[in-house]
Amino acid sequence: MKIFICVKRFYTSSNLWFDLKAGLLICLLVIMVVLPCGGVAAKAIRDESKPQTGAADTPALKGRYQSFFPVGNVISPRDLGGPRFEMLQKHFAVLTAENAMKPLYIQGNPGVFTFETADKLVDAVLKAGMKMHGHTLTWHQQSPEWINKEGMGRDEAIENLTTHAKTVAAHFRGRVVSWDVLNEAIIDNPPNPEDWRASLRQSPWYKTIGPEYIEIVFKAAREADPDAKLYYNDYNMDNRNKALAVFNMVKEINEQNPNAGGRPLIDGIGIQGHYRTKTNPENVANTLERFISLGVEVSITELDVQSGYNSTLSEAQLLEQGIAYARLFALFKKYAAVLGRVTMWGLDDGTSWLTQTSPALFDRNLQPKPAFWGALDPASFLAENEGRLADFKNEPLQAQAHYGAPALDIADPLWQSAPPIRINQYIMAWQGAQGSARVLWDEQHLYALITVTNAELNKANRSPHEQDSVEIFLDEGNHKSSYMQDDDGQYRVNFDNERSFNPSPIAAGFESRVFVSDKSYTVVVKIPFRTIEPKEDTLIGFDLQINGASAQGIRQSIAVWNDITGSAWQDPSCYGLLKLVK
Ligand code: 9MR
Repeated sequence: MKIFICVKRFYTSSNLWFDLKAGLLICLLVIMVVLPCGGVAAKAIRDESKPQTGAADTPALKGRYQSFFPVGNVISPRDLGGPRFEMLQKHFAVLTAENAMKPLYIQGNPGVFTFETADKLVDAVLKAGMKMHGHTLTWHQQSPEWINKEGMGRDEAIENLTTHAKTVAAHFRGRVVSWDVLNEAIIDNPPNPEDWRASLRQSPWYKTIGPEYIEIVFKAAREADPDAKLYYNDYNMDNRNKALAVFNMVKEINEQNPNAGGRPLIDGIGIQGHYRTKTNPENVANTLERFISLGVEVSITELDVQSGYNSTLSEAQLLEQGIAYARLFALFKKYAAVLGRVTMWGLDDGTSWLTQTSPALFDRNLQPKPAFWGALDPASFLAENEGRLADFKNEPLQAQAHYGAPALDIADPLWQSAPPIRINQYIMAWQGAQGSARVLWDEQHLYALITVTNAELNKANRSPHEQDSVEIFLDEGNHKSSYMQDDDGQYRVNFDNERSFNPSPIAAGFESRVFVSDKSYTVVVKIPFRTIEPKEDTLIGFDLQINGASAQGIRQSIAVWNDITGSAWQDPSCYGLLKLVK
């Protein structure tokens, strides 16, 4: 009964309680909750055999926001025609090409521009009465290697940069309303954000041209399409330092170019908005305020909110996600007068780039989730559901270490006796190296074997955390303090078996070996217990992280087992739990 009441609260605000499809969803949720095993829940949610109806009778999101701001989403060739296109047309007013306009696909080979796929998307979108946003003229990812190869002369790089930007912007002139001219040029959490040049990512464009590449590409885009609004677009903007560096960059460039074709050079800042349910809307609000104070337009350009794990959402996770969306949309409504648009990054959980953490408004059968109702009508959703958050505890993930002392060798069969622990939750806007681990223990040591796949194997960066490496976090006493205590430690090993420790004294007695093959490597470690005498059923604080470097030697991805806040290096309270079993 309780379950029905809970689920009903999700839907009453939109009068869908008696609707057949809502009934189907309720059945799915009931199965999830009544049957205790998460795997069953996953099956219910993932059931792809249900017809993709496009939820024809849900209210239109874009209609609800008509007097506030255009709501958008992404489009790919698979969306052309059928229920997916109908849904896009019904709910969204402006679309972004998810990949088709990126440099790699438009100019994979020098001077050969391939516009066919992007043109098809643009034509269909405009014909259906929606608008099109261009994405993206410049990025350090998904760009062809030839365009800014290391060692290339500065003039040649400038020529490549401006030719690409001008040709592409001119091609779509009059058909796109705005452009992400530059994507993700600022590093994460820059230590000195007042100096925006020092905060720039050491990307190929930066290396070949220097910080001036930014002004150069914006000028090229303005020249080729004077009517399009030109945006700088980045993620993790709820980080104060990153937002400040972006602020300083846009401020200076616009002060130096106040009249680039009748207006300042940079028209807008795109806050991508790849969030998690724990993202604090206050940080988002602070960033909005900061950017608005520059007088530029601000848009939310790639919104999604990760929840759950392994394509599975518990009732609590669905609710938390609904509340996170409701809080964000309530905030966006408050800032409607200055928001250019709010664009979602993915129509449904099945096709989202983050499919494992189900971040979209619609589920894998294109049915609306609580996230949808939260976004549609934030005030009612919060009034009905916010009080229920306290019912749900946020449990960290728990894994098992089996008993046994393996050789420091990948070949020891003992490893196979321990269950695998997946390290595949991404916490940057890039899905790079990931992996899995097996853990064993005896009275003196913890042993781990961590296999990393899809790595670029690069250690060029002087900072060890920017190299391809694995990290193990231990809170031996499981005190869950929010700062590092004596029993806490962070152990890092790169693919070349170079080690780093936080704090450094924990290095004593630590042993490791690494086995490399092509784009994967396996790290085997033996870590002495320093402060506890472990026994059967002891629980210790534990986490795992994989740093993925790009071919240019910059950390481009972080995959974790449990702690998605990215603060494990300083906050053991975020760790997961490891149970020592026999
Ligand atoms: O959603 C995009 C996905 O299909 C691509 O595989 C991925 C890698 O290039 O890019 C995704 O979109 C990115 C966007 O273009 C820029 N911001 C981060 C997005 C997620 O990586």
